[in-house]
Amino acid sequence: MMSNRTFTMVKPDATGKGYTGAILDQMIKGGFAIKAMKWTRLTPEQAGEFYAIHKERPFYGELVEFMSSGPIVAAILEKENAVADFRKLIGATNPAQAEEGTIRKNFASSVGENAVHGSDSDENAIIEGSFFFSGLERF
Ligand code: ABT
Ligand code: MG
Repeated sequence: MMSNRTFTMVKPDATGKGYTGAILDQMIKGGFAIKAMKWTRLTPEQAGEFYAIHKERPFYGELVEFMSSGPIVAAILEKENAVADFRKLIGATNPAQAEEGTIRKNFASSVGENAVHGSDSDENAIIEGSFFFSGLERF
């Protein structure tokens, strides 16, 4: 069954440039309802745990350093077909390849600092949402 929720983060590059409001606005206008949200900052240990799936990749160290370099906004979003539709709204991982009008095309600067995260499966949406929000917070 297709889940109707996904998990997102506004990453430190985007919060640092003051893009948070505009990015959240584009998510809401794209039809996503905010079900949970927090402004927080990851320690390097927490960033490493969140991205543990990429542990063996050559960019892991930089990724962990970047994701813990400043504040983020974590949120659970709801919409029909949420995971796939949200990946479409944010655009390709590399903003140079992202379609016109996507969030990464509008706000990201590079593949390493690409403004937003979006879960890549229903299963990961639940795992990632649970990483940031307690059961009480994701009703
Ligand atoms: P995330 O939403 O952050 O998971 O990005 P996405 O799913 O679009 O892309 P993946 B492949 O999951 O990349 C995870 C993070 O690793 C960064 N990255 C990726 C690099 O820095 N260099 C690379 O060559 C690749 C492939 C981008 C993602 N970001 N962050 N932060
Ligand atoms: Mg990913």
